[in-house]
Amino acid sequence: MTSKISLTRYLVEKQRIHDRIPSDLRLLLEVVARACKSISHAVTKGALGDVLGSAGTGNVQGEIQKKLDIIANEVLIEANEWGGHLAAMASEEMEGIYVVPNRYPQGEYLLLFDPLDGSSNIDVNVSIGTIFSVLKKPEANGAGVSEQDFLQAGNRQVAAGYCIYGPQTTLVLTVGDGVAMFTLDSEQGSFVLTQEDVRIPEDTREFAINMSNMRHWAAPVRRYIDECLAGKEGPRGKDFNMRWVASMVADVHRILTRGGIFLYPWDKREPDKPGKLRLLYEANPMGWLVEQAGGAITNGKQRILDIQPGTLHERVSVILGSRNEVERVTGYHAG
Ligand code: P6P
Repeated sequence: MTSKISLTRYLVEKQRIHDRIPSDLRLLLEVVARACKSISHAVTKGALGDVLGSAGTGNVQGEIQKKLDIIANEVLIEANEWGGHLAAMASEEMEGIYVVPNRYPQGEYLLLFDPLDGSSNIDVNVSIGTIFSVLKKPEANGAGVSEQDFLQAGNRQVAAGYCIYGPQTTLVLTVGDGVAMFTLDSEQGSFVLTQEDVRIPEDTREFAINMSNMRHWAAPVRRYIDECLAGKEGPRGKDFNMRWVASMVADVHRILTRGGIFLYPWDKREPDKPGKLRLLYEANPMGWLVEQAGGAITNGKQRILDIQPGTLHERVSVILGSRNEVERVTGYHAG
């Protein structure tokens, strides 16, 4: 039986043998993974743990916060603030950045996260997840840390990943040399390497989009989806299947596992809003994972990881997944 490789061993070997990551980043990733285990434990309690339902508060996004949104956010803050590897954190659930308190040593990394993505699925027992992104604090800005330090393009990330809380709890991670998946062994309480060098097929027959918004889409998206729906009698010459979990982590995990294209495009309901999803802690980490697995991610017009953010909670139109399909949709926008 092949010996199980734990997340700890995987990261130690990335550091020691491949010189891929410094020890502080390895420690940060292990702390994030432990926090995800705690969140997974809270999520699986469900109704037994008084964690379901609304918290009765709203977040900076104008969304009603679920109790688990707040629990997950607190778990990540408390797990990461004392370790000495972070200067500050940013979260979908917090308006401003969280600077590591003076009572703890400050480190060189910045951690950004959506503590619990897909919250609308919590109360109906559908997969949800934690998305995280790691940047380095710009040295040029000297001592102290500000929101401006977080406004870096996705191509500056040093680590990115998510943890999906579904039939399995699986951590998916990249540090820039491919994508690896780790499944939580709940008996041992540790993440075990279950897939390395994840690859997204360049073609697919499966698209993911919220079809109820069809009448609001721009023409290039409408054209692409209409051609998929036309099936083998249409211009694509093949039938397509559709999936929409309404949990980005679940839809991206499916695409990393078997291919597909995911679209949450701009639409004319709120023309000044580029899209629904957030650039810094949803599109950028998911985009790096997808690119590292051979896929692509654009906003219809440009590679998302090249976008220079203007604000912490900036939104973006997202088209990601199987490279040939993303390039087709992006080509329709150009045309
Ligand atoms: P809709 C979850 O709230 C989320 O941010 C993503 O995880 C998901 O892909 C999307 O919104 C779902 O949006 O409009 O279909 O509910």
